Amino acid sequence: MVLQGINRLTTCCRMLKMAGKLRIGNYYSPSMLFSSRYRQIFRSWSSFSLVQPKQVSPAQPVPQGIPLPPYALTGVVPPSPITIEIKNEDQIDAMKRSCQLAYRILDSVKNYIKVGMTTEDIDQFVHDNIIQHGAYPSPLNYNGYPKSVCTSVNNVACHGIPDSRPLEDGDIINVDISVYYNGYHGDTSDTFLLGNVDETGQQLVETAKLCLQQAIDICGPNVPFRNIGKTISNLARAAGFTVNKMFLGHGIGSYFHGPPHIYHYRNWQMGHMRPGMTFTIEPVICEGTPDAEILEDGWTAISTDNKRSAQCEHTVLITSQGVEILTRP
Ligand SMILES: [Co+2]
Repeated sequence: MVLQGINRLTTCCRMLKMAGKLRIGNYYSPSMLFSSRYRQIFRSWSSFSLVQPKQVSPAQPVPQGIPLPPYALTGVVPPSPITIEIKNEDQIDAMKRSCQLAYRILDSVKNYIKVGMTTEDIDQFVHDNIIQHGAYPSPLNYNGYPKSVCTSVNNVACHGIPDSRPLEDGDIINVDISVYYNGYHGDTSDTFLLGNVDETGQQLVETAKLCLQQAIDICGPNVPFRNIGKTISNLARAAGFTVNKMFLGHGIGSYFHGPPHIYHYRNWQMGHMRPGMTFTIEPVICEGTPDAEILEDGWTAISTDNKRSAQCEHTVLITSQGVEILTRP
């Protein structure tokens, strides 16, 4: 997932914090939102639990012999290609293998995830599974990210860091799996429902899945990239939801994130899809405002109105015939 304008945004947040004014528009700063009084009131009128970051334990070790991506030891991500890569058959084969592994890990999470376990339990499970396959969890130390998976619950829009919070009945949780395998990254995510999720939550998750599926359905050679955003925003709006503008899909290959940017909202992006391109589509569909802000950990994005969002993601390949989803069976 590519974060649009992260430097400008974090700088802006920092400046506001320094000025003691991290209160944007009509919204409240994260510290106010997480006060116990606020959460008490919130709980009384909402059918889901407001998530605030909890304790994060140290990252899992990676055993010797696992091939590492270039940033694994330093946290420094090397530049990605400048132009959109057209992959040859060998590269496509390698992409298929890494994406199939990402799919299998996500599928096993689906059966593993339960009310009462912590998101850190999910991190441990995902990490161990990926390592067992001789692969590396792509998020680990990517620009310093502290864990092997992203787990975004309820009002966390994206990039939630696994921590000590136990999952609750009625939570919705996005689990975003990325693996580095045979020199290539594969990236996929899904939002799971835990126990009794209210009707709006169920509709939100269904809409996110539908948005992803229909966006993929319109892909193919010579299709303008901007059609993806148009398709998703039309569907989301018809269902009464909005589309987050902060997080974009991305090209993917031997690099985790590269061109093209995939906008999930209406846009005037130039360019067309060509056979041999691989990229992700990963819309974040929101119950309320599409706005999110990044917490002090530098990663966790929460909705500014405390409402939920749901996200689903596939890595796709454009072929001469149409489009192939690489992260499914
Ligand atoms: Co992604």
